[in-house]
Amino acid sequence: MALQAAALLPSTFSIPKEGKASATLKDSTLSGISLSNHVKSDFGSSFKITSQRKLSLGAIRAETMVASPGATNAPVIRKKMLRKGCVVITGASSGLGLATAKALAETGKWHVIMACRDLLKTERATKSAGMPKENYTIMHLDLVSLDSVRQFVNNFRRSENPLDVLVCNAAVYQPTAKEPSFTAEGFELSVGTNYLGHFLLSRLLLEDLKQSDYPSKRLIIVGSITGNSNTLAGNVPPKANLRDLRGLARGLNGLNSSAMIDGGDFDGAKAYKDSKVCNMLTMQEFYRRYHEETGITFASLYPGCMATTGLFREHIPLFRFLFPPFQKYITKGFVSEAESGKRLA
Ligand code: NDP
Ligand code: PMR
Repeated sequence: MALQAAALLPSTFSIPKEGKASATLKDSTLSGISLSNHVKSDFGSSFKITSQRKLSLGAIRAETMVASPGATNAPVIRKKMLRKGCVVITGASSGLGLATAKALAETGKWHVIMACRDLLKTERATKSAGMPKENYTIMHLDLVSLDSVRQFVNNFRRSENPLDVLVCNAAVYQPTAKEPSFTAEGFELSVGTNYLGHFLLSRLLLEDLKQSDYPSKRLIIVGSITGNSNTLAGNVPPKANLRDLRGLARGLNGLNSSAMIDGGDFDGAKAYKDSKVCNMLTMQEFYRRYHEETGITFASLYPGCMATTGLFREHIPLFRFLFPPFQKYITKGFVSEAESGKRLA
Protein backbone atom coordinates (compact mmCIF):
# COMPACT_ATOMS: atom_id res chain seq x y z
CA MET A 1 0.00 0.00 0.00
CA ALA A 2 1.50 3.32 -0.94
CA LEU A 3 0.30 5.43 1.90
CA GLN A 4 2.31 8.54 1.20
CA ALA A 5 0.98 9.98 4.34
CA ALA A 6 3.94 11.72 5.74
CA ALA A 7 6.65 13.61 3.96
CA LEU A 8 8.40 14.61 7.16
CA LEU A 9 7.62 12.11 9.86
CA PRO A 10 9.36 12.31 13.21
CA SER A 11 11.69 9.51 14.28
CA THR A 12 8.86 7.90 16.18
CA PHE A 13 6.95 7.26 13.00
CA SER A 14 8.41 5.83 9.82
CA ILE A 15 7.03 4.66 6.52
CA PRO A 16 9.48 2.71 4.38
CA LYS A 17 9.44 3.47 0.67
CA GLU A 18 8.53 1.04 -2.11
CA GLY A 19 4.95 0.58 -1.19
CA LYS A 20 5.26 -1.48 1.97
CA ALA A 21 4.01 0.87 4.60
CA SER A 22 4.54 0.15 8.23
CA ALA A 23 4.36 2.62 11.03
CA THR A 24 6.55 2.64 14.07
CA LEU A 25 5.26 4.65 16.94
CA LYS A 26 6.69 5.01 20.41
CA ASP A 27 4.64 3.50 23.20
CA SER A 28 2.18 5.87 24.80
CA THR A 29 2.67 8.65 22.26
CA LEU A 30 0.81 7.28 19.31
CA SER A 31 -0.65 10.62 18.45
CA GLY A 32 1.77 12.78 20.38
CA ILE A 33 -1.19 14.37 22.07
CA SER A 34 -2.93 14.01 25.38
CA LEU A 35 -5.11 11.19 24.07
CA SER A 36 -2.31 8.85 25.04
CA ASN A 37 -2.79 9.90 28.66
CA HIS A 38 -6.49 9.16 28.39
CA VAL A 39 -5.60 5.73 27.10
CA LYS A 40 -2.95 5.08 29.73
CA SER A 41 -5.31 5.80 32.57
CA ASP A 42 -7.98 3.67 30.98
CA PHE A 43 -5.57 0.81 30.55
CA GLY A 44 -5.05 0.86 34.30
CA SER A 45 -8.67 0.09 34.90
CA SER A 46 -9.12 -2.29 32.01
CA PHE A 47 -6.43 -4.58 33.34
CA LYS A 48 -8.64 -5.21 36.34
CA ILE A 49 -10.90 -7.36 34.22
CA THR A 50 -9.30 -10.68 34.81
CA SER A 51 -12.19 -13.02 35.41
CA GLN A 52 -13.57 -14.93 32.44
CA ARG A 53 -16.64 -13.26 31.00
CA LYS A 54 -19.94 -15.04 31.28
CA LEU A 55 -20.94 -16.03 27.79
CA SER A 56 -24.51 -14.83 27.62
CA LEU A 57 -25.18 -15.43 23.97
CA GLY A 58 -27.67 -18.26 23.87
CA ALA A 59 -25.90 -20.93 21.86
CA ILE A 60 -22.86 -21.18 24.06
CA ARG A 61 -19.89 -23.46 23.47
CA ALA A 62 -21.19 -26.91 24.30
CA GLU A 63 -18.96 -29.72 25.41
CA THR A 64 -20.24 -33.22 24.74
CA MET A 65 -18.55 -36.02 26.58
CA VAL A 66 -18.64 -39.36 24.85
CA ALA A 67 -17.47 -42.38 26.85
CA SER A 68 -17.75 -46.03 25.88
CA PRO A 69 -19.75 -47.98 28.48
CA GLY A 70 -17.80 -50.31 30.71
CA ALA A 71 -14.37 -49.06 29.71
CA THR A 72 -13.24 -47.17 32.80
CA ASN A 73 -10.00 -45.83 31.32
CA ALA A 74 -11.42 -45.12 27.88
CA PRO A 75 -10.37 -41.75 26.44
CA VAL A 76 -12.90 -38.99 26.78
CA ILE A 77 -13.67 -37.33 23.45
CA ARG A 78 -14.73 -33.75 23.81
CA LYS A 79 -16.69 -32.44 20.89
CA LYS A 80 -16.72 -28.67 20.80
CA MET A 81 -19.47 -26.71 19.15
CA LEU A 82 -18.83 -23.13 18.23
CA ARG A 83 -20.81 -20.65 20.29
CA LYS A 84 -22.36 -17.58 18.74
CA GLY A 85 -19.75 -14.93 18.02
CA CYS A 86 -20.18 -11.44 19.43
CA VAL A 87 -19.33 -8.51 17.20
CA VAL A 88 -19.40 -4.78 18.00
CA ILE A 89 -20.03 -2.52 14.98
CA THR A 90 -19.80 1.25 15.33
CA GLY A 91 -22.10 3.46 13.25
CA ALA A 92 -24.52 0.65 12.46
CA SER A 93 -27.56 2.90 12.11
CA SER A 94 -27.20 3.29 8.34
CA GLY A 95 -25.17 2.48 5.23
CA LEU A 96 -22.37 -0.05 5.47
CA GLY A 97 -22.64 -0.55 9.24
CA LEU A 98 -26.34 -1.42 9.05
CA ALA A 99 -25.88 -3.68 6.02
CA THR A 100 -23.04 -5.52 7.79
CA ALA A 101 -25.03 -5.88 11.00
CA LYS A 102 -27.96 -7.28 9.01
CA ALA A 103 -25.79 -9.72 7.07
CA LEU A 104 -24.18 -11.04 10.27
CA ALA A 105 -27.41 -11.17 12.31
CA GLU A 106 -29.15 -13.12 9.56
CA THR A 107 -26.58 -15.92 9.67
CA GLY A 108 -27.77 -16.74 13.20
CA LYS A 109 -24.13 -17.29 14.11
CA TRP A 110 -23.49 -13.80 15.43
CA HIS A 111 -24.84 -11.49 18.06
CA VAL A 112 -24.34 -7.94 16.85
CA ILE A 113 -23.83 -5.04 19.25
CA MET A 114 -24.80 -1.97 17.26
CA ALA A 115 -22.81 0.91 18.79
CA CYS A 116 -24.64 4.04 17.67
CA ARG A 117 -25.21 7.64 18.69
CA ASP A 118 -28.92 7.73 17.76
CA LEU A 119 -30.72 4.86 19.44
CA LEU A 120 -34.16 5.59 18.01
CA LYS A 121 -32.86 5.90 14.45
CA THR A 122 -31.01 2.61 14.88
CA GLU A 123 -34.06 0.83 16.29
CA ARG A 124 -36.14 2.03 13.32
CA ALA A 125 -33.41 0.98 10.90
CA THR A 126 -33.22 -2.56 12.33
CA LYS A 127 -37.01 -2.85 12.05
CA SER A 128 -37.18 -1.72 8.44
CA ALA A 129 -34.23 -3.97 7.59
CA GLY A 130 -36.16 -6.87 9.17
CA MET A 131 -33.26 -7.91 11.41
CA PRO A 132 -33.94 -10.85 13.74
CA LYS A 133 -34.48 -9.28 17.19
CA GLU A 134 -32.70 -11.96 19.17
CA ASN A 135 -29.47 -11.42 17.24
CA TYR A 136 -28.72 -7.79 17.99
CA THR A 137 -28.46 -5.27 20.82
CA ILE A 138 -28.28 -1.50 20.39
CA MET A 139 -25.90 0.37 22.71
CA HIS A 140 -25.10 4.06 22.89
CA LEU A 141 -21.76 5.30 21.55
CA ASP A 142 -21.02 8.83 20.40
CA LEU A 143 -17.49 8.92 19.03
CA VAL A 144 -17.50 12.68 19.20
CA SER A 145 -16.83 12.37 22.94
CA LEU A 146 -14.04 10.32 24.50
CA ASP A 147 -16.12 10.13 27.68
CA SER A 148 -18.88 8.49 25.66
CA VAL A 149 -16.32 6.00 24.33
CA ARG A 150 -15.30 5.10 27.90
CA GLN A 151 -18.94 4.90 28.96
CA PHE A 152 -19.66 2.56 26.07
CA VAL A 153 -16.76 0.30 27.08
CA ASN A 154 -18.06 0.21 30.68
CA ASN A 155 -21.59 -0.57 29.53
CA PHE A 156 -20.37 -3.24 27.16
CA ARG A 157 -18.37 -4.87 29.97
CA ARG A 158 -21.37 -4.75 32.27
CA SER A 159 -23.41 -6.56 29.61
CA GLU A 160 -21.05 -9.54 30.15
CA ASN A 161 -20.91 -10.36 26.48
CA PRO A 162 -17.57 -11.60 25.21
CA LEU A 163 -15.89 -9.54 22.48
CA ASP A 164 -14.81 -11.59 19.48
CA VAL A 165 -14.79 -8.96 16.72
CA LEU A 166 -14.70 -5.17 16.74
CA VAL A 167 -15.60 -3.32 13.54
CA CYS A 168 -14.77 0.40 13.52
CA ASN A 169 -17.07 1.66 10.79
CA ALA A 170 -18.62 4.99 11.81
CA ALA A 171 -17.44 8.14 10.06
CA VAL A 172 -18.34 11.70 9.20
CA TYR A 173 -17.38 13.57 6.05
CA GLN A 174 -17.60 17.38 5.84
CA PRO A 175 -16.50 18.31 2.32
CA THR A 176 -18.33 21.65 2.20
CA ALA A 177 -17.51 22.98 5.68
CA LYS A 178 -15.80 26.36 5.51
CA GLU A 179 -14.77 26.32 9.16
CA PRO A 180 -13.79 23.35 11.30
CA SER A 181 -16.07 22.01 14.00
CA PHE A 182 -14.83 20.20 17.06
CA THR A 183 -15.41 17.20 19.29
CA ALA A 184 -16.26 17.43 22.99
CA GLU A 185 -12.55 17.37 23.85
CA GLY A 186 -11.80 20.03 21.20
CA PHE A 187 -10.31 17.99 18.35
CA GLU A 188 -11.27 18.69 14.75
CA LEU A 189 -14.50 16.76 14.16
CA SER A 190 -13.67 14.30 11.34
CA VAL A 191 -10.28 13.27 12.68
CA GLY A 192 -11.69 13.30 16.22
CA THR A 193 -14.61 11.04 15.30
CA ASN A 194 -13.20 8.78 12.62
CA TYR A 195 -9.73 8.33 14.06
CA LEU A 196 -9.29 9.45 17.69
CA GLY A 197 -12.62 8.06 18.93
CA HIS A 198 -11.96 4.74 17.24
CA PHE A 199 -8.35 4.75 18.41
CA LEU A 200 -9.39 5.03 22.06
CA LEU A 201 -12.15 2.45 21.57
CA SER A 202 -9.70 0.00 19.99
CA ARG A 203 -7.05 0.50 22.66
CA LEU A 204 -9.57 -0.10 25.44
CA LEU A 205 -11.36 -3.05 23.84
CA LEU A 206 -8.09 -4.75 22.89
CA GLU A 207 -8.08 -6.17 26.43
CA ASP A 208 -11.55 -7.63 25.88
CA LEU A 209 -10.60 -9.09 22.49
CA LYS A 210 -7.58 -10.74 24.10
CA GLN A 211 -9.85 -12.54 26.54
CA SER A 212 -12.08 -13.98 23.81
CA ASP A 213 -11.88 -17.74 23.32
CA TYR A 214 -13.39 -17.46 19.83
CA PRO A 215 -11.25 -19.14 17.14
CA SER A 216 -10.87 -16.01 15.00
CA LYS A 217 -10.63 -12.73 16.86
CA ARG A 218 -10.61 -9.62 14.69
CA LEU A 219 -10.29 -5.87 14.85
CA ILE A 220 -11.32 -4.30 11.55
CA ILE A 221 -11.30 -0.62 10.59
CA VAL A 222 -13.06 0.63 7.48
CA GLY A 223 -10.48 2.42 5.34
CA SER A 224 -10.84 4.20 2.03
CA ILE A 225 -9.26 4.17 -1.38
CA THR A 226 -9.27 7.98 -1.25
CA GLY A 227 -6.50 7.91 1.34
CA ASN A 228 -4.30 5.76 -0.87
CA SER A 229 -2.05 7.69 -3.22
CA ASN A 230 -1.21 4.72 -5.47
CA THR A 231 -4.75 4.84 -6.86
CA LEU A 232 -6.50 7.28 -9.19
CA ALA A 233 -9.12 8.00 -6.53
CA GLY A 234 -6.37 8.76 -4.01
CA ASN A 235 -4.90 11.39 -6.32
CA VAL A 236 -8.07 13.47 -6.57
CA PRO A 237 -7.37 16.73 -4.69
CA PRO A 238 -7.24 17.44 -1.86
CA LYS A 239 -4.85 14.56 -1.25
CA ALA A 240 -4.34 13.01 2.16
CA ASN A 241 -1.06 14.03 3.73
CA LEU A 242 -0.06 13.92 7.37
CA ARG A 243 3.41 15.50 6.89
CA ASP A 244 5.15 15.86 10.26
CA LEU A 245 1.91 15.63 12.30
CA ARG A 246 2.48 19.10 13.78
CA GLY A 247 -1.24 19.99 13.94
CA LEU A 248 -2.06 16.71 15.67
CA ALA A 249 0.81 17.11 18.12
CA ARG A 250 -0.50 20.56 19.07
CA GLY A 251 -4.02 19.32 19.73
CA LEU A 252 -5.97 19.90 16.49
CA ASN A 253 -8.03 22.49 18.31
CA GLY A 254 -7.93 25.39 15.86
CA LEU A 255 -6.98 27.80 18.66
CA ASN A 256 -3.27 27.58 19.34
CA SER A 257 -2.86 25.03 16.55
CA SER A 258 -4.22 24.22 13.15
CA ALA A 259 -7.30 22.00 12.97
CA MET A 260 -5.48 19.85 10.40
CA ILE A 261 -3.05 17.05 11.19
CA ASP A 262 -0.39 18.53 8.90
CA GLY A 263 -0.77 22.00 10.42
CA GLY A 264 -2.26 23.49 7.23
CA ASP A 265 -5.44 25.42 6.51
CA PHE A 266 -8.71 23.66 7.24
CA ASP A 267 -10.11 21.52 4.43
CA GLY A 268 -12.98 19.20 5.38
CA ALA A 269 -12.43 16.73 2.53
CA LYS A 270 -8.71 16.44 3.34
CA ALA A 271 -9.45 16.04 7.07
CA TYR A 272 -11.63 13.03 6.23
CA LYS A 273 -8.99 11.46 3.97
CA ASP A 274 -6.29 12.12 6.60
CA SER A 275 -8.48 10.39 9.20
CA LYS A 276 -8.75 7.33 6.94
CA VAL A 277 -4.96 7.21 6.48
CA CYS A 278 -4.64 7.29 10.27
CA ASN A 279 -7.14 4.44 10.55
CA MET A 280 -5.22 2.32 8.06
CA LEU A 281 -1.86 3.06 9.71
CA THR A 282 -3.33 2.24 13.11
CA MET A 283 -4.24 -1.24 11.96
CA GLN A 284 -0.75 -1.78 10.54
CA GLU A 285 0.79 -0.70 13.83
CA PHE A 286 -1.62 -2.78 15.93
CA TYR A 287 -0.74 -5.76 13.77
CA ARG A 288 2.97 -5.15 14.28
CA ARG A 289 2.64 -4.74 18.03
CA TYR A 290 -0.05 -7.17 19.03
CA HIS A 291 -0.75 -9.83 16.42
CA GLU A 292 1.89 -12.34 17.42
CA GLU A 293 1.23 -12.03 21.14
CA THR A 294 -2.60 -12.11 20.89
CA GLY A 295 -3.46 -13.98 17.69
CA ILE A 296 -5.89 -11.18 16.84
CA THR A 297 -6.28 -10.32 13.15
CA PHE A 298 -5.95 -6.58 12.55
CA ALA A 299 -7.04 -5.25 9.18
CA SER A 300 -8.49 -2.31 7.35
CA LEU A 301 -10.95 -2.79 4.56
CA TYR A 302 -12.08 -0.67 1.63
CA PRO A 303 -15.66 -1.70 0.92
CA GLY A 304 -16.02 -0.22 -2.59
CA CYS A 305 -17.74 3.01 -3.51
CA MET A 306 -21.23 3.13 -1.99
CA ALA A 307 -22.10 6.42 -3.62
CA THR A 308 -25.62 6.59 -2.17
CA THR A 309 -24.99 6.45 1.58
CA GLY A 310 -25.52 9.11 4.21
CA LEU A 311 -21.78 9.81 4.21
CA PHE A 312 -22.35 12.35 1.44
CA ARG A 313 -25.25 14.09 3.22
CA GLU A 314 -23.27 17.32 3.60
CA HIS A 315 -22.13 17.42 -0.02
CA ILE A 316 -23.75 19.83 -2.52
CA PRO A 317 -26.93 18.53 -4.21
CA LEU A 318 -25.27 18.45 -7.65
CA PHE A 319 -22.56 16.12 -6.32
CA ARG A 320 -25.13 13.81 -4.73
CA PHE A 321 -27.00 13.70 -8.04
CA LEU A 322 -23.98 13.02 -10.27
CA PHE A 323 -21.80 10.90 -7.98
CA PRO A 324 -23.77 7.60 -8.20
CA PRO A 325 -23.95 7.49 -12.04
CA PHE A 326 -20.31 8.66 -12.25
CA GLN A 327 -19.22 5.75 -10.07
CA LYS A 328 -21.59 3.27 -11.77
CA TYR A 329 -20.85 4.00 -15.39
CA ILE A 330 -17.50 5.79 -15.52
CA THR A 331 -15.20 4.54 -12.75
CA LYS A 332 -17.22 1.32 -12.33
CA GLY A 333 -16.25 1.46 -8.66
CA PHE A 334 -19.89 1.56 -7.50
CA VAL A 335 -21.11 -1.05 -5.09
CA SER A 336 -24.46 -1.32 -3.32
CA GLU A 337 -24.69 -1.03 0.45
CA ALA A 338 -26.00 -4.61 0.64
CA GLU A 339 -23.04 -5.94 -1.35
CA SER A 340 -20.49 -3.99 0.73
CA GLY A 341 -22.22 -5.20 3.87
CA LYS A 342 -21.69 -8.79 2.72
CA ARG A 343 -18.04 -8.05 1.95
CA LEU A 344 -17.42 -6.63 5.39
CA ALA A 345 -19.47 -9.34 7.09
P1 NDP B 1 -23.18 6.45 6.59
O1 NDP B 1 -23.25 7.92 6.81
O2 NDP B 1 -24.37 5.75 6.10
O3 NDP B 1 -22.74 5.73 7.96
C1 NDP B 1 -21.93 6.35 8.88
C2 NDP B 1 -22.33 5.90 10.25
O4 NDP B 1 -21.46 6.53 11.22
C3 NDP B 1 -23.75 6.29 10.64
O5 NDP B 1 -24.33 5.22 11.32
C4 NDP B 1 -23.55 7.46 11.58
O6 NDP B 1 -24.55 7.60 12.55
C5 NDP B 1 -22.27 7.01 12.26
N1 NDP B 1 -21.65 8.10 12.99
C6 NDP B 1 -21.28 9.31 12.54
N2 NDP B 1 -20.79 10.04 13.54
C7 NDP B 1 -20.85 9.28 14.65
C8 NDP B 1 -20.52 9.49 16.01
N3 NDP B 1 -20.05 10.65 16.44
N4 NDP B 1 -20.70 8.47 16.87
C9 NDP B 1 -21.21 7.30 16.46
N5 NDP B 1 -21.57 7.06 15.20
C10 NDP B 1 -21.40 8.04 14.32
O7 NDP B 1 -21.91 6.22 5.66
P2 NDP B 1 -21.23 4.88 5.06
O8 NDP B 1 -22.01 3.70 5.39
O9 NDP B 1 -20.91 5.18 3.67
O10 NDP B 1 -19.85 4.86 5.86
C11 NDP B 1 -19.44 3.75 6.60
C12 NDP B 1 -17.93 3.63 6.53
O11 NDP B 1 -17.53 3.35 5.20
C13 NDP B 1 -17.18 4.89 6.92
O12 NDP B 1 -16.06 4.54 7.71
C14 NDP B 1 -16.71 5.47 5.60
O13 NDP B 1 -15.54 6.21 5.76
C15 NDP B 1 -16.46 4.17 4.85
N6 NDP B 1 -16.39 4.30 3.40
C16 NDP B 1 -17.49 4.67 2.69
C17 NDP B 1 -17.43 4.74 1.31
C18 NDP B 1 -18.60 5.11 0.49
O14 NDP B 1 -18.46 5.11 -0.71
N7 NDP B 1 -19.75 5.45 1.07
C19 NDP B 1 -16.19 4.42 0.60
C20 NDP B 1 -15.10 4.06 1.46
C21 NDP B 1 -15.21 3.99 2.80
P3 NDP B 1 -25.87 8.51 12.32
O15 NDP B 1 -26.82 7.60 11.58
O16 NDP B 1 -26.33 8.81 13.70
O17 NDP B 1 -25.48 9.69 11.52
MG1 PMR C 1 -13.71 9.54 -6.62
C1 PMR C 1 -11.41 4.50 -10.36
C2 PMR C 1 -11.63 5.75 -10.06
C3 PMR C 1 -12.29 6.24 -8.82
C4 PMR C 1 -12.81 5.56 -7.74
C5 PMR C 1 -12.84 4.08 -7.49
C6 PMR C 1 -13.32 6.53 -6.85
C7 PMR C 1 -13.88 6.25 -5.59
N1 PMR C 1 -13.15 7.79 -7.40
C8 PMR C 1 -12.52 7.64 -8.63
C9 PMR C 1 -12.14 8.64 -9.50
C10 PMR C 1 -12.47 9.98 -9.39
N2 PMR C 1 -13.13 10.55 -8.35
C11 PMR C 1 -12.16 11.02 -10.37
C12 PMR C 1 -11.42 10.79 -11.67
C13 PMR C 1 -12.66 12.19 -9.87
C14 PMR C 1 -12.57 13.58 -10.49
C15 PMR C 1 -13.76 13.86 -11.34
C16 PMR C 1 -13.27 11.89 -8.61
C17 PMR C 1 -13.90 12.83 -7.79
C18 PMR C 1 -14.39 12.54 -6.53
C19 PMR C 1 -14.95 13.47 -5.58
C20 PMR C 1 -15.18 14.92 -5.75
N3 PMR C 1 -14.39 11.26 -5.95
C21 PMR C 1 -14.88 11.37 -4.73
C22 PMR C 1 -15.23 12.69 -4.47
C23 PMR C 1 -15.74 12.74 -3.14
O1 PMR C 1 -16.16 13.71 -2.51
C24 PMR C 1 -15.64 11.35 -2.54
C25 PMR C 1 -14.61 11.42 -1.45
O2 PMR C 1 -13.44 11.62 -1.68
O3 PMR C 1 -15.06 11.19 -0.24
C26 PMR C 1 -14.03 11.24 0.76
C27 PMR C 1 -15.14 10.51 -3.67
C28 PMR C 1 -14.91 9.13 -3.79
N4 PMR C 1 -14.39 8.57 -4.92
C29 PMR C 1 -14.33 7.20 -4.74
C30 PMR C 1 -14.82 6.91 -3.42
C31 PMR C 1 -14.91 5.53 -2.83
C32 PMR C 1 -15.18 8.09 -2.86
C33 PMR C 1 -15.76 8.16 -1.46
C34 PMR C 1 -14.64 7.88 -0.52
C35 PMR C 1 -15.00 7.58 0.87
O4 PMR C 1 -16.17 7.61 1.21
O5 PMR C 1 -14.10 7.28 1.65
